[in-house]
Amino acid sequence: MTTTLVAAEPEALAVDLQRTALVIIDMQRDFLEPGGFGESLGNDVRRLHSAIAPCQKLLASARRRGMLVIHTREGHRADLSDAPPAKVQRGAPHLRIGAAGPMGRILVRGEPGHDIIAALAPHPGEPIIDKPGKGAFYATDLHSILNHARIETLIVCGVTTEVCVHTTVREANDRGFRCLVPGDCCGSYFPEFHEVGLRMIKAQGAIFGWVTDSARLLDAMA
Ligand code: C5J
Repeated sequence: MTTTLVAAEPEALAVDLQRTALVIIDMQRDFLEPGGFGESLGNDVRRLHSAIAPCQKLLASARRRGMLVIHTREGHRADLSDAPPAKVQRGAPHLRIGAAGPMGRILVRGEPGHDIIAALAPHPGEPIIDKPGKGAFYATDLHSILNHARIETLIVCGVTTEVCVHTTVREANDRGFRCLVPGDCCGSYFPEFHEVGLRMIKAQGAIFGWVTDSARLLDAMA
């Protein structure tokens, strides 16, 4: 086993890059482009755009190394049978999950808004996890995929920092994975939640994971 030291907070983390996967959370049109779920909730979607270029660099580096790259998408079946009423019945009915919008039905699989943005489009062979919840482990086969690939460490990035990235990091931590979160590769509609979300991950001696950035990760992966 070869370990590489990744500069991070609260302290550097020694990882085996051969057993590390990049998990890109929900970089979907529904969250990043006007007319989708994010905007229907009253958010300024441009707030998430700063994460795109750093994610692209990280993705390119992971692909060069042959690292396992996993993409996730939040969304539901067309009949919404996997969407709890408690999740759907929020806000104005014409802006809810399943309602028709400019990019198709909001947060529904197969609709244009459900797609991953073109800048981070998955390559053939890269697993795409379609998840009905905020966490990428809930009601998905992510855990099996990681176990079969003998993955120990996850680099988790994407949107939004305090919702789906956070939930996934917490789920992964409870399942025994070390999580590295590059803060500049994550984004939130609320800058203060982004900031505090990252602080929560690394607090108390890395209670859920380690926080780093794309520059430090790219150095380690070079
Ligand atoms: C949200 C997500 N914010 N991907 N989803 O509802 O963070």
